[in-house]
Amino acid sequence: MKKALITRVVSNRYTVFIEGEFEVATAMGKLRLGQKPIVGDYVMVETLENRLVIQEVLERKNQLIRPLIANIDQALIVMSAMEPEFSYTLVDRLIFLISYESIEPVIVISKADLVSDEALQEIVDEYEKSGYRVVKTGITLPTSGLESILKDKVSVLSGQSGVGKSSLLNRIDANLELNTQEISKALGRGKHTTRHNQLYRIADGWIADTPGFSSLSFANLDLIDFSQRIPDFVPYEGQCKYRDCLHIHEPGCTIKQKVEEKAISLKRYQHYVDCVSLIREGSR
Ligand SMILES: Nc1nc2c(ncn2[C@@H]2O[C@H](COP(=O)(O)OP(=O)(O)OP(=O)(O)O)[C@@H](O)[C@H]2O)c(=O)[nH]1
Ligand SMILES: [Mg+2]
Ligand SMILES: [Zn+2]
Repeated sequence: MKKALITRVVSNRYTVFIEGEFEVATAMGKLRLGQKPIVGDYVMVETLENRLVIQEVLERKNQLIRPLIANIDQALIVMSAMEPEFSYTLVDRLIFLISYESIEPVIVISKADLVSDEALQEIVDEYEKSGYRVVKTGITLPTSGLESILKDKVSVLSGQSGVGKSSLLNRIDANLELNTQEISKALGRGKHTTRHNQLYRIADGWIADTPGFSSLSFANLDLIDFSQRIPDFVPYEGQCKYRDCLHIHEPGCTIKQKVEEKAISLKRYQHYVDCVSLIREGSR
């Protein structure tokens, strides 16, 4: 048996990267009933009657649900500065969901060419001040900054439809020729051009292009874990009076104090509070 990496899944057809080549494999029925292989999985394959067959899914280091992908080093949260308009709410929700899975978020501001330097800097500051890695991209900007981030890593693109995820990959490697589409003027959002997750080998790393999502789910999250994995709160871990403090109404809460002192972004804290409500509603 040989080890392979799954780069694309279309029903029971798995594209795998094995010994430097892309091949198509199928999964054994017993495997599909148990842990169904997904993009990013390392699997053991063997050739049976001239067909490449996946026999085993190796243990996952981590897994994201939206987009569905395994074994990721970092998630690039792509949000356009314009068209669609930059949404702090959406970016923060993605940060929270990605951090919950213990995956590092990188904020990628796309279509930087569409806004003024001042407007762009305001967004950059909001996240850099809180310690996040931020990259600006756009048709007029070089891609070198992003390429150094991708090197030797498995990355996933995450963001709504039309923000320019596929366009970004095409700019890094023109040979990819990924489909991209105009955003709908009437709806002000994308049309879901990318239809499935796929890993591509570019800039000495692996990166997954993914379909833009239309909703995010906060169902089935553990509230305590959620509250403890917000990157902005992590530096103050264990400093609240109560060990299981959710930083909402509890007395002696260091997080609320830091928000008042402006050491933690009020915006992000409010988005956190909204998400706590969503998790509570979901668990009812
Ligand atoms: N002005 C400007 N437009 C861009 C830029 N990047 C992408 N676009 C445009 O944005 C639209 C959507 O780009 P896509 O790359 O298809 O977006 P996507 O995020 O892959 O969308 P889905 O596949 O639907 O999730 C296209 O019309 C692109 O030409 C950019 O840097 N600047
Ligand atoms: Mg796309
Ligand atoms: Zn607290």
